[in-house]
Amino acid sequence: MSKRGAFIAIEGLDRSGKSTQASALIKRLEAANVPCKHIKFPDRTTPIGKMIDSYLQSKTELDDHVIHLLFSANRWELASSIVKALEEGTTVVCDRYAFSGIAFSAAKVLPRETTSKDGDSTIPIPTHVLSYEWCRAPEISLPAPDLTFLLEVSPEKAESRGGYGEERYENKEVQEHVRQVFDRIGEEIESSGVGKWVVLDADLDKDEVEQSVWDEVKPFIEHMGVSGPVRKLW
Ligand code: Z5A
Ligand code: MG
Repeated sequence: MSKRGAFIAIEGLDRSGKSTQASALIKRLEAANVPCKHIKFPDRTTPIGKMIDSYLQSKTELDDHVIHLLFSANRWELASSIVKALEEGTTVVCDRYAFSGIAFSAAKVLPRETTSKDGDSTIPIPTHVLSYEWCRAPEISLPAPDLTFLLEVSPEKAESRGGYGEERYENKEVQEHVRQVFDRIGEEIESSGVGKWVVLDADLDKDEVEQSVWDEVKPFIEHMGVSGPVRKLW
């Protein structure tokens, strides 16, 4: 069987530099003569993507279950074309993927937190709107990335970068919940053996992060086993 392309996902919190690093990685791959394709989720150009875009900009309101399924459907729209590209030997670099889908939806909490009394202090108990398992279900059987980068950025660095706070989810509280769900997903991916999960410090300079990404990708593309069939999530 001829060598297939590698499926590489770049994940992370808001303003961690995913789009910057996805573009930089594509340039490195092109320079190394590796056939490659750059995709991004949400893909705001499709009819479903336009509904997502309108929701993210708070122009429309949607039930939390509905928007979660739309994000997932947006990935299923492209799933067969991802597999086709990989089988044809093209490496696919994906800016956000199913893991963002699970993390952002499972992180949602009800606007008013329930509280419990502990002596004199009141402890907030966040009530999650959608369970982790429910959020994960529509992502099952999507093509699995061979390699996923989780770019970790501190709240201070994220805030100092352009455009923070303009869309839904772009606030510290949501991002902290999202960070926790990403950690859970990383543990699950690692223990399932379905792909490699690499956490990188995205507070560093762009060039340093780019080099860390390339240090992982280069040997992976040269030596690792991306010749087997494309795997499925979980
Ligand atoms: N979402 C969801 O709920 N469910 C799903 O299934 C999916 C997504 C797929 C929009 O996503 C929202 O959708 C998102 C998750 C949710 N909500 N939040 N949060 P999006 O991908 O369209 O979001 P975006 O607008 O592209 O923002 P982003 O992805 O969070 O940003 P980024 O790609 O990580 O960062 P960047 O655009 O590369 O960089 C931002 C700025 O920082 C820019 O000025 C860079 O030049 C600068 N930058 C980047 N790296 C560095 C370093 N290392 N140092 C200094 N400055 C840097
Ligand atoms: Mg981006």
